[in-house]
Amino acid sequence: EAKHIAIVGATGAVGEEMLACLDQRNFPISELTLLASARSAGKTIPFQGKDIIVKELTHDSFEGVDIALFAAGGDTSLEYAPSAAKAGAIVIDNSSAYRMDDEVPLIVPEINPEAAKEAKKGIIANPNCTTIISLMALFPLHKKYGLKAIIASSYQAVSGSGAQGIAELKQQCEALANGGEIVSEVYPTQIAFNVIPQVDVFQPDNYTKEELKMLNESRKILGVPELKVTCTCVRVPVYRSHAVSITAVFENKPSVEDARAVYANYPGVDSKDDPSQNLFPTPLDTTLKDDCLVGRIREDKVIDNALALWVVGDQVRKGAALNAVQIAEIL
Ligand code: A2P
Ligand code: 11C
Repeated sequence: EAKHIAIVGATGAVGEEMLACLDQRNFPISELTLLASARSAGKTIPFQGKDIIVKELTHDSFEGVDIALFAAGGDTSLEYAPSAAKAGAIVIDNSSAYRMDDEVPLIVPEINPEAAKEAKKGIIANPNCTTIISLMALFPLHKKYGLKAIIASSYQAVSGSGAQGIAELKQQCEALANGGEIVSEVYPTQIAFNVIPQVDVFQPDNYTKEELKMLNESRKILGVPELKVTCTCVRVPVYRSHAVSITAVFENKPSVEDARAVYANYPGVDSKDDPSQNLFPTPLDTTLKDDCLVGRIREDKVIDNALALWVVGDQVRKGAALNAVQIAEIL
């Protein structure tokens, strides 16, 4: 049965990708409501041959809406998601606002789709993009070999910061090429031709919020409360697709061949891993693609029962918009 879908943040990087995913997957839509801030009200966005007018988000925006996809930041979700749920919509929220709420399921459809039944508040949370991409590589191995710990470093694209992150990298590259002045507003320092070991804000234990999302969200999604995770999240001057270098510690150790075989049979993730041919995935390989790619699979030389691997995924797509649309498909 076709649904009335609303997108909150339809003019943003993730909102725009949600529209593309709904279209490409032929999601059955009876009506589409596009919402953003007052700045965007009246703009039109083309969808399936029609120009749809963007409306200003208000508490009364959700009458008759079946599913509301939120991609306008945590503050907007905290303020408006309850109004959407009250109006009878199921909210799928891409922000971090509700992820650790016990009454809100946190879902990666390839991992824990059954959790959708537990949406007591009418809200389902979409996990953080780095968490989704990492778990797409780790869950198929976890099912067979029992994941105990993750040690990771991420290489995160600027589109993780939304349209403004992309604009800042572009401005800086152009300014540096043409002798102009660089502007740093989104990032704490220059991102062009640099890497920045800070994603999201610092916490009292000297980790960033992004790094702790990897810990807390992974535990909740996998249902492994004792999982250990330590992580350094790094912003890199890449437009799109996050990469994560992971040492994964297991109860029972898979061989490199075991791991490659597991990926050959799992939806949403594949391996691209042949050192003899210099084959490994890079962010450009997954840009605008649905599947995550895993490469550089090898035995860890420091920790027993551990594999080192490298996973890449389009974080605007599988890390955000596609994952949210897949949750809508479960509903
Ligand atoms: P707008 O384009 O009108 O500012 P991104 O993550 O790419 O920066 O996009 C953020 C999205 O969230 C945009 O669609 C933006 O709309 C929307 N947004 C931001 N703040 C609000 C708000 N207070 N109310 C409604 N939409 C908002
Ligand atoms: C980034 N992962 O790349 C962030 C963006 O918790 O959903 C998404 C933040 C979140 O900056």
